[in-house]
Amino acid sequence: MSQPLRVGMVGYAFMGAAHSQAWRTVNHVYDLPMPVRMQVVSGRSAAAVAAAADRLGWSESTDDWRTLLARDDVDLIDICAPGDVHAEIAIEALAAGKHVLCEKPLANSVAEARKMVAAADAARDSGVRAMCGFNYRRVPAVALMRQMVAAGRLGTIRHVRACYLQDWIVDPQFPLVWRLRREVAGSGALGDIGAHIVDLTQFLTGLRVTSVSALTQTFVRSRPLPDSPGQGDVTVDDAALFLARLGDGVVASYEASRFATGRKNALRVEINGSLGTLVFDFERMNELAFYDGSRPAGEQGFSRILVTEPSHPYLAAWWPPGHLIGYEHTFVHQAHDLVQAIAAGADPAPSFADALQVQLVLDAVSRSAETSSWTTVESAEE
Ligand code: SOE
Repeated sequence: MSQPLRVGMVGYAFMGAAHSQAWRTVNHVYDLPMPVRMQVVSGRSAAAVAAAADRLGWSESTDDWRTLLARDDVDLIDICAPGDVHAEIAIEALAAGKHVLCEKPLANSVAEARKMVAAADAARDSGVRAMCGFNYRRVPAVALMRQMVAAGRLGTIRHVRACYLQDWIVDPQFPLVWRLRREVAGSGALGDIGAHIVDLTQFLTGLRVTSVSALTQTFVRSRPLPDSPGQGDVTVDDAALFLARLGDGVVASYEASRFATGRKNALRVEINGSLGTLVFDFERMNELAFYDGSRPAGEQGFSRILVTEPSHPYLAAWWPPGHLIGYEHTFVHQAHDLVQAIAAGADPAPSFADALQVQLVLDAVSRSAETSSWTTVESAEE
């Protein structure tokens, strides 16, 4: 029996539950080079984390994440806690020789993200791996879209159009949860959901966002406190919109909002090229819309690719063609790719450096919105 990969997870709310589901499932779906063990989960309240461990399938729980780093029976730290603790946990975990999976956005600032990249680079020499959890890369239709773009099916890329829309805070009485506080979350819609579309568009095109012109808006500036009477200030953006250049010649638009009434989790990316167009819409996540401009003029039009074939990315291990998969599968695929990379001694993607590149875009968007000016995005490699 090969050496197991023993996971210690920090946090157990929405993302923690999604990651737990993946760690529980991945062994049973894929034939992994290292079996995964759900060793220990940590959270701030001992009683609550113990109950979560039971519910989510962890062998043990603790109310102190630092104890995870000291244990010989934990190989990987999975960070599902809010952004304000990502840098500290990841840097200490890497220094303790633990592999790290860190939820997005990588950090709350470029400075923190840079330190995390430096820690990952230093740890790589001793075989320690770090990855950021941009799970939507692992939707099979998105992975197929990337393959088709890379194979030149769209020709020269001209336009990228991306939006990620939610509506969970349209009610002004919705409380001031941590995602609405800058000191915890770093930013609002921009970092939480805008980060996903920045990552996806860079992933799909192989190009980086080089400059932006942005505006942000906070529609409701004060909200009821969640745990005590009274109101508190919302210190993040509710919506962020920006125009951008990708590489030299591609023009792009991005919209991230938590105020798009009726849009629950509407993530859409469209790419127009000289030879055709591809569209991914998360509400139809098992499909791609493809306009193939190379077909005879009389036969053109958008066609639907049903992405459920065993030949499509990730799908051979799942159900027969036509049997759809869902959101949770993206996390299983993410766990699979990470375990494969660790076992192969390879760097998983997206790396911390890829995630720093996203952070640099978020930072440029904030600065552009503040100064009402076109802003250049630094390269992570500079
Ligand atoms: C909340 O807005 C959230 O859970 C994000 O944090 C996730 O990354 C996204 O997948 C769904 O929405």
